[in-house]
Amino acid sequence: MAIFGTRHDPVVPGPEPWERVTDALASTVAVAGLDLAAPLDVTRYNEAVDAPYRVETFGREGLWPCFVGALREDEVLLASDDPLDDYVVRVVRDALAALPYATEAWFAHEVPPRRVAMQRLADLSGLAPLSKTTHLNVHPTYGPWIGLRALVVVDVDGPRDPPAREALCVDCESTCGALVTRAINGGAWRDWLAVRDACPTGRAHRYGTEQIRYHYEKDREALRRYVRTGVWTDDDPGC
Ligand code: B12
Repeated sequence: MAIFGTRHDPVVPGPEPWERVTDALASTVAVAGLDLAAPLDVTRYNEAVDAPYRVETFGREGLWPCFVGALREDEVLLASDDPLDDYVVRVVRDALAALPYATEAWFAHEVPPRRVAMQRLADLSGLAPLSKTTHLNVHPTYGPWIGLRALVVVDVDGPRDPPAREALCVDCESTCGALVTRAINGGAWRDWLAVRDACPTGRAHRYGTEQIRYHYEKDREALRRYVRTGVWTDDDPGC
């Protein structure tokens, strides 16, 4: 027999996973003379150095390689007029189908009357604050190098308390203001890219050339050639 109870002692947080890993690693190599160690989030290093010095990280591959992989395997998706939108819809709907609740998905590319104010949503949810200067949401790690793709409403009670929202972009006007004015007046996609590039947060997570070209130019033929050949070809030089 077992009796289950609850303890009312203050909860003392245990070590974070990274602390356990670095402690174990440090004590193992210390006995062999490598006796100085300091933990650091690798993104801090990658943001501080130029591209040739950055190191690979695990995990978040991001949308682009998954999307390109799906295009390689699916001729129908490759032939679509909006392959990225279709890909996102498929992934989200497949995920929702497995949930035992009523759900409704809303997508960033939907037009009024089904348009969702994704940027306000990302701001309110604490995912990424919205800069009033650049009209870009800036994630604390990935900076403006994020897309906002879908809102999922699930028929369960949500969190009661409003989420913590970090204040980023405190100096946005002086860093990006002039570039935004230039982009609004000129309207060329490279001017909008310059706005994103000016943001000091998340530089290590800048999209690759092909992803930038596709998001800003929406050239489906160039995308199809890229999926077939692995090379982005058109007349325009790279960015
Ligand atoms: C319409 C739209 C635009 C219009 C905005 C014009 C306007 N003033 O209406 C135009 C075509 C100019 C545009 C441009 C771009 N957009 Co846009 N756009 C949208 C879209 C589809 C709807 C916005 C909307 O109507 N919201 C509803 C209203 C009620 O909410 P709101 O908070 O008032 O929304 C306002 C802001 O979103 C703002 N806004 C968004 N982009 C821009 C750009 C400019 C110049 C201005 C003045 C305002 C503005 O305008 C909206 C209406 O006034 C969203 C996707 C979505 N569903 O949210 C993407 C979205 C906002 N765009 C996005 C991006 C990345 C871009 C571009 C970089 C191009 C691109 N495709 O990569 C450029 C440049 C933007 C920049 N700031 O650098 C991303 C932003 C991601 C992020 N990190 O914040 C979104 C979320 C799309 C996505 N799937 O991720 N966009």
